Amino acid sequence: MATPLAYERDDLGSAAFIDRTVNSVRSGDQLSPDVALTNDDAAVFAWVDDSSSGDGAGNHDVKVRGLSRGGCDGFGDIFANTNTDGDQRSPALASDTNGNFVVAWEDAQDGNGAFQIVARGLDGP
Ligand SMILES: [Ca+2]
Ligand SMILES: [Ca+2]
Repeated sequence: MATPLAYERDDLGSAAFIDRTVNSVRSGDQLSPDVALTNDDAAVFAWVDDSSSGDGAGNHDVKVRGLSRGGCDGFGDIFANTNTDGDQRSPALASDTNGNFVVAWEDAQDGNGAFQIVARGLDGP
């Protein structure tokens, strides 16, 4: 992946990247973002996404994407939840000093209307 970030100066004169769309698939809703930074300036994003028709329209999943320092490399949108049944929502991210990260979310994959908390650990971008 090569998706360079467009850098400009912020109000304090520091380099900062301008608004960009994090999600690659734009159909459907992308909601409730969270972001975590690693000590090597990589960023991992998580959000609620209903662009997949795999489990029906309006049935949300959690996706994550990683961008390395400068935003030129990383990994593309992937499902955080391996079971897409039911709703997954409210993602939260944390990362460690080695660039690994954990994403946790509310998950109602069993279809009984009661949410559980599910988490997944991944290597950073
Ligand atoms: Ca959209
Ligand atoms: Ca789902």
